[in-house]
Amino acid sequence: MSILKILKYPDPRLRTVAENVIKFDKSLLNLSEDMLETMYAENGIGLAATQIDIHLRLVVIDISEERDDPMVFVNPVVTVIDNKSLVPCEEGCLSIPGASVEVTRPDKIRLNWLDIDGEHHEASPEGLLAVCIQHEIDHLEGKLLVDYLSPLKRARLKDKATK
Ligand code: GNR
Ligand code: NI
Repeated sequence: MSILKILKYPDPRLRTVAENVIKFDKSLLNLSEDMLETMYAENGIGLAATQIDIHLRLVVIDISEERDDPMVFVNPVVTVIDNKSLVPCEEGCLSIPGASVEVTRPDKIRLNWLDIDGEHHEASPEGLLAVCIQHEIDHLEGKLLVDYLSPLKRARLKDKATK
């Protein structure tokens, strides 16, 4: 197991669009374990492969207080069930240290994904898990928290990040 280096905004590699995982082998398992170790080392609740410069649709999450509920999502897809149910949340990001951005996202979603063995799953996460999986899928699509800010606030944050 190893702790991987997390790309920091405004690194352009964070804008890469990830590709679907097609090989369910030992190296995928190793990668997901390294991502979990990295997420725990950085005290994050989630990590997308994009953040470690691997451009595959692979996400790890642990929203438990005890840090004992590791989850791995391969090729995750979110569909909005009720687009009138929107909830704001102050979000942080390991790729934008120190920033806190209020993002309003759908709270009633369906999530389809594959597990590490390539088996399909479906669930309807709500609350923090719904927020976190949408934040991670944004990463897979090259989208960042700063994209939710006004141009002025984004410019200030970029100045701070490149000072
Ligand atoms: O650790 C993290 N905390 C967090 C808080 C609110 C909403 C989303 C997140 S995800 C973030 C880790 C991270 O950057 N994942 O990409
Ligand atoms: Ni993030």
